[in-house]
Amino acid sequence: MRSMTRALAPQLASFIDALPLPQRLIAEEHHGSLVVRMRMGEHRFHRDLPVSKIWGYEGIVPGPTIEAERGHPATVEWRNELEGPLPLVVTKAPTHADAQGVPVQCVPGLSGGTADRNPAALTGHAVVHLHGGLTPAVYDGWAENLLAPGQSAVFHYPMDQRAALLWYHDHVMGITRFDVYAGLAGLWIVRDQRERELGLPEGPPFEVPLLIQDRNFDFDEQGRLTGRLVHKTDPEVMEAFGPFTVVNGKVWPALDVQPTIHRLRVINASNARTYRLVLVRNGHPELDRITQIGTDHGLLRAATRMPSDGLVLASAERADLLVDFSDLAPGSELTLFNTAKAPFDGSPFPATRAETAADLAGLLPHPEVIRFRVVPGSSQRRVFPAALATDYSAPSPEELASAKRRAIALVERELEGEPNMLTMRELAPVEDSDSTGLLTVTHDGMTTQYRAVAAHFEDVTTFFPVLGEYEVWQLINLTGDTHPIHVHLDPFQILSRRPIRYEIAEGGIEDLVITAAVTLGHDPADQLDHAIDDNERGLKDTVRVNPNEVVEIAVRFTNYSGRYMYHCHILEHEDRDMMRPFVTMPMELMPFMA
Ligand SMILES: [Cu+2]
Repeated sequence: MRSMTRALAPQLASFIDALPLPQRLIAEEHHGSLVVRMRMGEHRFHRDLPVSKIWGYEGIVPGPTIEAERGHPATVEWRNELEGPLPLVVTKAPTHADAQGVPVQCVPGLSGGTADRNPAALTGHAVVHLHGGLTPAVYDGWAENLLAPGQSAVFHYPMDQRAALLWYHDHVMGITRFDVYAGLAGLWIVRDQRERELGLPEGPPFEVPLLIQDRNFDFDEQGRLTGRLVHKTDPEVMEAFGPFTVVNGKVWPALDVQPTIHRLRVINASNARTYRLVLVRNGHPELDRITQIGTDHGLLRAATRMPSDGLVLASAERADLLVDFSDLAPGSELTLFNTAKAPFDGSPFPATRAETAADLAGLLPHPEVIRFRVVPGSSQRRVFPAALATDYSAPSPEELASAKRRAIALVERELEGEPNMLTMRELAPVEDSDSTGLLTVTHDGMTTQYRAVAAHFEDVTTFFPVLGEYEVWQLINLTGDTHPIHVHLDPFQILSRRPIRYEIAEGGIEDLVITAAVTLGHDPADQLDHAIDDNERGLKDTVRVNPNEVVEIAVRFTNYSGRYMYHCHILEHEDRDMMRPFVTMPMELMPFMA
């Protein structure tokens, strides 16, 4: 549809505001003992926008960046001083596209929707999760253990973990999408000796965090943007995709850089949008200017180049990047573009066309993210060691041979008159061949039969991993979208990503039961390569599972026993039941489990 690919004039000028650097809160300067208040605040997302009401940690967006040292425990007293009502308007537009055929999620305003009364009645219950933290269960932020306004709790973070970019955000059962959208998110950086040995930039100006989110705003009768945050969905798309890209709290900002290497700590903190980032100068992609040295849980073993299409980050994924500006003259401009359409399904898009990636049908009206401007300075070219992390390796075949295997199907169930239900169907192998309601997986002529034993968050717990033991979790995607699956507690490693074909029986998706046949193998119509990118061969806590794909991960929980969660990190999916509990167990207690 040609009309759908035309560009929309942006309502805000790009690359006007300077990229803000989040306030730093260094744990050592407070003897490891911090107080963070959740408060209503006012925030200006762009020079030409009125201030927006937000809920933020310390009343700011993003919250302060907490910096902690490996081996030095930190405590945070989380004080809920939020005041209601929820500072955003939640609406479902009556149609997917407006009268001109433009999808409503590509434009500001309510698009004919009315404010949903239930979110409007929220007064500020909260719970904090440190994403990527190796945290005892009682401090992990269980989604139902809420702090009401006026209540507080002291959480202990052992920081017995390698250097990495983590983030803390709200995790309230069923409304995480609203609380995070309102502003409740901040970065948490763990530092350690290994990174210092490598001489990596630490702190400003050469280490720059980029927390990327998409947002939408309301407008008044004159069509002027009011700054009021809008969370808008529509009858066809259950996720909210905002047309404005916000980095560290500013829409389409710009950053002055000196002609040297900068370390960018990038995180996708959007509710649902996936980014595929391409750095462009003078109309051409310059991906070779970037090397990736780290992922979700810190350093890779060796630096990697960007994937040829660009750096894909789904919600909650992180990348530690070195970008070399040393050869550039003052005045040079480089722009980061996003080429990922929404909802993301893994479809490729050539980096050479990044500047023209705008795609209304793909809910990507404005692909711009941030601009870098080179300013005068002494040019410095630094070389960093090729060998980065030395403290982890892939699990050995022996370790995996005896590993407990678990299978999980990602399933979307369409419902009449309400948003679709997304669930993680935990599967148990079954022997009897003549029963119905089975999901079968066929590989090289061998068929395994499973029955779904849990689907919803409140269904019975079926995963009891033993501390110290490897397990292999198989994530089978039976939906049309990419789901970033996040496991709390320890990081995991990706073992394989393989194409599948599948058939779901007529009426085969019931509340719990699923009747489907999955076959390992590539469908000729499937244009995805289902490869593991080099930058995914590190310690991950969130993995993309694309359509027509099965991903296997090796998980091993270590120090903490208790009740944790794993879930899709698309917040609208997590809130709509794509979340399940698991309980980590010390081996010696297993004989006593009833
Ligand atoms: Cu999902």
